[in-house]
Amino acid sequence: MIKKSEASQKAITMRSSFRILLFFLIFSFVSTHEFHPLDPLTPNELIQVQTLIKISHQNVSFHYVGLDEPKKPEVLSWLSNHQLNNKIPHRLAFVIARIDSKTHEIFVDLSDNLVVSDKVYNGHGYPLLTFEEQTAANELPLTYAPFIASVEKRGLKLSEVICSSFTIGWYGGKRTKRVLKVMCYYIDGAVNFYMRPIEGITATVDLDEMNITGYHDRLMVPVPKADGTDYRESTQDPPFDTRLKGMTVFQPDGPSFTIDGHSVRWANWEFHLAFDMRAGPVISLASIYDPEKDERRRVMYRGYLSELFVPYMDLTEEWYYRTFLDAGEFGIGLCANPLKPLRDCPENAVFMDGYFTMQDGKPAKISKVFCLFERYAGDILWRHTEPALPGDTITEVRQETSLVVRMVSTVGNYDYIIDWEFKQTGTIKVTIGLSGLLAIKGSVYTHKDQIREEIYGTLLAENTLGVHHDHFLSFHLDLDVDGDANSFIKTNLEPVHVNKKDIPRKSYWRAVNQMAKTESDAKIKLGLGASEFLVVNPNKKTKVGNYIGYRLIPGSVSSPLLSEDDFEQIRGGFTKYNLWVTPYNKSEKWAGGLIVDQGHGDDTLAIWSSRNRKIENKDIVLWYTLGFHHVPHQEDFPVMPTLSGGFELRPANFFEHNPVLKVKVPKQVKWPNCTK
Ligand SMILES: *[C@@H]1O[C@H](CO)[C@@H](O)[C@H](O)[C@H]1NC(C)=O
Ligand SMILES: *[C@@H]1O[C@H](CO)[C@@H](O)[C@H](O)[C@H]1NC(C)=O
Ligand SMILES: *[C@@H]1O[C@H](CO)[C@@H](O)[C@H](O)[C@H]1NC(C)=O
Ligand SMILES: [Cu+2]
Repeated sequence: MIKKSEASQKAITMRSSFRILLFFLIFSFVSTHEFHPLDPLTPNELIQVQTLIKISHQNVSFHYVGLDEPKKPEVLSWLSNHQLNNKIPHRLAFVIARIDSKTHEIFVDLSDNLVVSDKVYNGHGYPLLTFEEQTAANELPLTYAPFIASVEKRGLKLSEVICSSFTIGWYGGKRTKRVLKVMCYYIDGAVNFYMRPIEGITATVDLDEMNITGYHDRLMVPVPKADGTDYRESTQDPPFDTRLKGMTVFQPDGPSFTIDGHSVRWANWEFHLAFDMRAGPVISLASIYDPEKDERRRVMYRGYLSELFVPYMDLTEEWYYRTFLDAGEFGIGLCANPLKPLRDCPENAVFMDGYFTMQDGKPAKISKVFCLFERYAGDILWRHTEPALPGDTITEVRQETSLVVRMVSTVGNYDYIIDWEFKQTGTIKVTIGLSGLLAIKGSVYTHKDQIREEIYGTLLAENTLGVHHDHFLSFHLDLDVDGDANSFIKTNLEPVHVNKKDIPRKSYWRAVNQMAKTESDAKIKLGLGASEFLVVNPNKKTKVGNYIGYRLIPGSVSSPLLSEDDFEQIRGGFTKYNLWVTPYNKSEKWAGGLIVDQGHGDDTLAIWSSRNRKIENKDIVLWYTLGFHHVPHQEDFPVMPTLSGGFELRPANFFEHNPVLKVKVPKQVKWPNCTK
């Protein structure tokens, strides 16, 4: 939410590199560079988008610009023919802009250099916020007389106040203006200002007018002390814990993967990796080479984090509205950080940059937005020891190495570590790490024994409450298992009670497959029984007759605890089930809806899916929501050690047998200049 320094840092990068280029770039659209049809928009293309839109609109603010991907058959046909004929489908951009206080959805054809369509959005809600408008909103209280009086009344120094913007959700009203709430914090020698809220004040900012239109100073609460809030190494007092010795990953022959544009090849995997300002990393066209069939087999057409719902559980005036949809309101990609070599990613990592559009339409770069690295963490790929045979004991062990694609997004106080990990076994493992700073509420309490009321959280330090909240991450997983036409199977493990004369057992379980016919068959709440979930290709079987498939192995099970008719739960309606399956539809991308800030939840996965369309033997999309209920604990203060969760997509009768049987142990690395 506060992104002041980064917005201006990104802006500065832009100024130095792109303005100079602007002139000749406009005349160099017909580029000879070979694109992949799913490549994200280049800085040149982003400038082209800005130029084309500015021809018909003088005063535009750009809230989202991204690739409008070609239709799936066009991409697939390009993929199978591009060696022969390099023509890629038309490059199109999709833009969400604010023009004269209206939201526009604009499509631009970059290949023909024209605006294809420009339509005013008349539905509920507003687009992604820009850094620039958040920065402007955050500065308003500092010159607003009632706020200055509130600061003085509390005996605080105005020069030490910093403010942050919060989207306001929707609570049943009809049409509201485009507003934010701004909440302020006290720095005064601290850097971890999120631990030091100036509680009791609510300022409402009208973003179109860019002024404060509502203000309420309701109660005085002490600002939590700065002591113990700093997380920087340079300010910690000794003793330090120095017990660990150094370690590194050393690949003298370089990494085993190659990156060609945005296409990545590693071991048996091949996939396309793009950056999107809303979703962050987008994995496309993941396929795996099957040596037995001597062919590259399709696994996943597209995978990305579609929405991230973070409702807080505090009902007071200053807090009740905090029910964020981070992807659609703040942008997971937009909030991504340049990764720090040797800290965010290991020594053997390779980095990639990403580009997004600033409010004025100019492109900006996030350098090192992704890192890719091979992970060897001492794990075992498979093994067996066989002592029972005559002669020597057989021990066969293979070590596990995988490929990780990482991005870190800092959405205001929280840091989300997003890892897509590819394994030689055919598994794709997604891990989300939560770190960063809790959203803290100032409190009068300094000890738990004083508390006689509902405080909606945990007292973490004196005057410092960590408010209860959830994180629900909804993933769009368009699996194309060996082709487009797939089906979803729920395998229920059913207990069977028996009473047999000749067998002493009383029970066992059996696996019963249910093939989902329509969307309602595939709406699943996890944790209610033992089941397995598969996406299969019902048109293809293994030699022994099993459907070729991939299995979803869910992570920690968390389901929403809010009432179904509560407004934030309507907006976050995609969390009602942990699993959904929809027929592929290019426009159904964002589980919380396309335009979600102050939206009414009328464009969510829950709404699309209520049509109960057919999903059997069709191109289908699996939606999985990973949830965390977060009751803060004292260890989360002043910065939270990473808490991780995730899920796996694992081959299930996809291969004829163990696909890593013939993986050879890599050659042992010789350390240079080392005598041992
Ligand atoms: C541009 O539009 C914003 C609102 O969308 C308005 O506040 C501003 O005055 C406009 N600027 C110009 C130069 O028209
Ligand atoms: C906000 O700005 C608008 C237009 O500039 C003005 O009409 C309105 O009175 C302002 N509101 C406040 C509270 O200053
Ligand atoms: C695709 O999804 C959108 C939004 O749910 C819907 O309006 C449209 O009719 C769908 N298209 C098809 C072909 O089902
Ligand atoms: Cu949390």
